[in-house]
Amino acid sequence: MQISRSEELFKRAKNSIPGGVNSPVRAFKSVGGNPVFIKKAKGAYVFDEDDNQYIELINSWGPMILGHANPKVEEAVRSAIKNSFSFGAPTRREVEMAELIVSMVPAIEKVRMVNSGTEATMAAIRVARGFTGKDKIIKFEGCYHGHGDSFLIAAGSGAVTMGVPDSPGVTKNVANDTLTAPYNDLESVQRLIDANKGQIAALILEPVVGNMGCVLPKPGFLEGLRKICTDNNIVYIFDEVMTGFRLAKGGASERFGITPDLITLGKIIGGGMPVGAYGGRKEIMNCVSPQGPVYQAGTLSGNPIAMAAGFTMLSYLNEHPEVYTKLEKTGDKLVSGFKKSLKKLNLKYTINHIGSMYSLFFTENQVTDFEDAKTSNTALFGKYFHAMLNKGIYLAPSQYESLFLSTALTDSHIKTILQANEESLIEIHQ
Ligand code: KE4
Repeated sequence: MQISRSEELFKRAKNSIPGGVNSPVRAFKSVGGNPVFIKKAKGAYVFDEDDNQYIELINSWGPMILGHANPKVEEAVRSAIKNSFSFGAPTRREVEMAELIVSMVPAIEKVRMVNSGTEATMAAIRVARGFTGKDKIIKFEGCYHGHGDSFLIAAGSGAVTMGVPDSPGVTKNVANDTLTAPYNDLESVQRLIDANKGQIAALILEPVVGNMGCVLPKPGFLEGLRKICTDNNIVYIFDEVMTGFRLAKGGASERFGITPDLITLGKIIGGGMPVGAYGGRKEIMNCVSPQGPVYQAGTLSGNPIAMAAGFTMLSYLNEHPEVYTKLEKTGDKLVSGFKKSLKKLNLKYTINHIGSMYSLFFTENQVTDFEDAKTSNTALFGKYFHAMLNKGIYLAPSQYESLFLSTALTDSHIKTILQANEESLIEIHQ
């Protein structure tokens, strides 16, 4: 692959942008080498500045579930921009968007639009604290909820002590209010609650994790957390920024039949435009300003262009349930092909998969929490990543990221991906 223009751009970018990128994972730090700069995308393909074509399995980290440059979404944006870009005033489209989300996600009775997943999760825990009058939150190691201070917390030394800042700039005081537990470990959650009686406002998790690689909840885990939160007056928050509108029309809460108290959303909700949202039980959401005292605001929240894109995307998903059948089939075909190759090459790596989300972990251990995920050979993953990139397959540049399929993938794309996968696995083990 000739990637000289991307290399040149990356060199230039580092003079004016920290690390040369506007979001760290894009810099290829954990896989080595220089990032390819994407110039355009269409359907299942992205094209870099050197006009290399890649079949992509990231889809902008989730949003492009219908493939890139979907004509309906594009048309909606084109007609919206004729009426100017932003008013900072209420609009009809925001009402229609809220009503659509409420109709698609049973656990959501009221919803507030924001501009990113991070804003959604930050607001959700603030509302939970305002609603319960309590300060602490529980999160799980390996789950990512955006870059809000309360979430950039590593596990504390003991199982029941406070977290520690996971980034400079996050204060000890903030870390004191975040408790962490291993994913899929109900007992550790109970221990945290027993050790912090009456102080825990919320528990937040990715119902299916994408941010330590794809990790599924063990049977009974989500249900167990529902009971624990109900029994202890803790606001149960599903962070569905990744899984929302992906694992089902109603996201993970529909797929697993669990009703959390709040749900945070992002990615697909904006159809590729910057949109986040949080919503859930009326009595909690009614605490949000200006109806209630919990303050949250945003100049571009409910932006008319973003609403046009998001509303069109969600309406399509709402009216075409066959999208989810297709994504299930594509995921099954791809993952069974991966498993066939691993077997043929006598490699025992772990694949976690659900619907249109999957991860190939370069470890022979089962991966049910972050400790397991960290047994992966990330150097080998880096080699695999570049071997696939050189064969025209664009993966997430980190072992600790889920991949996302789109409806634009055809059987011939799957064949090409499986061929590249097998060749890459052989190459990196030579
Ligand atoms: P944003 O602020 O990036 O829109 O959303 C934060 C967020 C919240 N919750 C979950 C479950 C998420 O996955 C994310 C963001 N996901 C990352 C992918 N690991 C976005 C990619 C990036 O950071 O550049």
